[in-house]
Amino acid sequence: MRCFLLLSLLISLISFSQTKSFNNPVPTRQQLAWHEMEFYLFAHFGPNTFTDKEWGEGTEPEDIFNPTNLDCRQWCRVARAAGAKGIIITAKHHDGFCLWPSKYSTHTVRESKWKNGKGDVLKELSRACKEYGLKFGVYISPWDRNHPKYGTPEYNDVFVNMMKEIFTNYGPIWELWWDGANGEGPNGKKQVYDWDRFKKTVRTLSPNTVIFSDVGPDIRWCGNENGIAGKTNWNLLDTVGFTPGAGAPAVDILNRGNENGKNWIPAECDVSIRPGWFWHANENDKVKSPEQLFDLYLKSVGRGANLLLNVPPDRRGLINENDSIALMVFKKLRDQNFSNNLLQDAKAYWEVNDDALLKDTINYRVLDKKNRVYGINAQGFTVQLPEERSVNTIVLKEAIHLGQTVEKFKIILFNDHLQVGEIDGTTIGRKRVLTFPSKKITSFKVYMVDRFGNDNITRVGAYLIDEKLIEK
Ligand code: FUL
Repeated sequence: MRCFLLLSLLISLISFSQTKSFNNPVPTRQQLAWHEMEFYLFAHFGPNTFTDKEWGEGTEPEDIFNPTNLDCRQWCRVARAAGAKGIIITAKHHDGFCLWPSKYSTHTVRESKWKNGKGDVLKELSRACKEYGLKFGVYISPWDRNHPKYGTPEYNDVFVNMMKEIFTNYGPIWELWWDGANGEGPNGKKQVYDWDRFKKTVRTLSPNTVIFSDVGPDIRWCGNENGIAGKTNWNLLDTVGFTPGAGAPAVDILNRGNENGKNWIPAECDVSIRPGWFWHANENDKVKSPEQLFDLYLKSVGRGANLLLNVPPDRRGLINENDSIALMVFKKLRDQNFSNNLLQDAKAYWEVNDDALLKDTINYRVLDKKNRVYGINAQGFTVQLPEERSVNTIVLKEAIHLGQTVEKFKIILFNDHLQVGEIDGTTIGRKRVLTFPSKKITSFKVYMVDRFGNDNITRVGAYLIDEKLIEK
């Protein structure tokens, strides 16, 4: 009897400690690969390109779609030269027009005069992406202002069948983008989407595809269309009771994530290089400057998210010269400003219980060869430079394959023993780029507050970037 009581006490203690322990979601293999994509292009293209609209009605005659010189290889050349790693195209926007000859619609490229109805933008772009080593992604709007079945249960079959066509004929599809907009269709009704069925269809057809929507399942919307992630940005989100679109959590939750969220669903920041999503002649002189793009990079990738930058092809079916010039200079700014890591010959000291320990020569990697630090109860480290250097940017990376655990950190800058600056931050995630007015330093300390009392920093870098590019 006594043995039995002891045993049950032990069992309840174990289960108590289990329920107390922090749920530590980690990314899937596909999500981890997605994080490494960092920056890629969005291409809004379709009837709106020719009608000067942002949201087509779905009643536009198919002949409206008639690019004079479509060249998806040009899109890919521009993307490659800009350092973007993929392209996501609006295969079907809210107007319902399909850029491929879908069997499940009568509002497609097949019904247009373009290439005598024999054209297929998805075929051309998927092939060009393969040729140029870019990932190919597809945006397909569930909202459809053209389809006669929209607003009835049969439309869910149509949507599933369209996804089957896309995955079967144009794969591999790296990312699938479900827009959350859910307006009325031609019969005035709204659709009740069968999201579970949509998701199962994709998982069966293409388990490696990552699915984006406001709430994932794999990638979430960052809560705004300005390309800006939260300064606090958890890769975690609670999704129970939520759906994409109108049923999504509040935008500030999407922006920050949930600190104790149960699922790994990182944020993607979508933004257009122009005021609109589609190409408009009168916006040719409103293309964002390379400096503005750099600032967006700091506010998205520099906060642990990915940047999905829309560069809409024009009526020729080409990326416009102005957009491509801005992209080239943006690439140059990234290369020039992040090429010289000032810690290449620095040393790192781990601090365990406040004792300086474990002197380690680093090659801008502060951890052991396998990126491991957990197990050493390190709550901070010091980086010692060989000489005084001017620095205005520090980059930290967390080992996210182990989860995201840093809640708060502080960096203290020193010149000899004199403190010359202090930077406070919250989350780190895949990458955190911190900019500050330039300081002459000889060392800096990084202190962590982490869920496990360790830190998972895999990388640290320091740079002197052009003062004009410091995050505003
Ligand atoms: C929104 C759409 O309504 C816009 O037209 C655009 O496609 C943007 C990326 O998503 O929900």
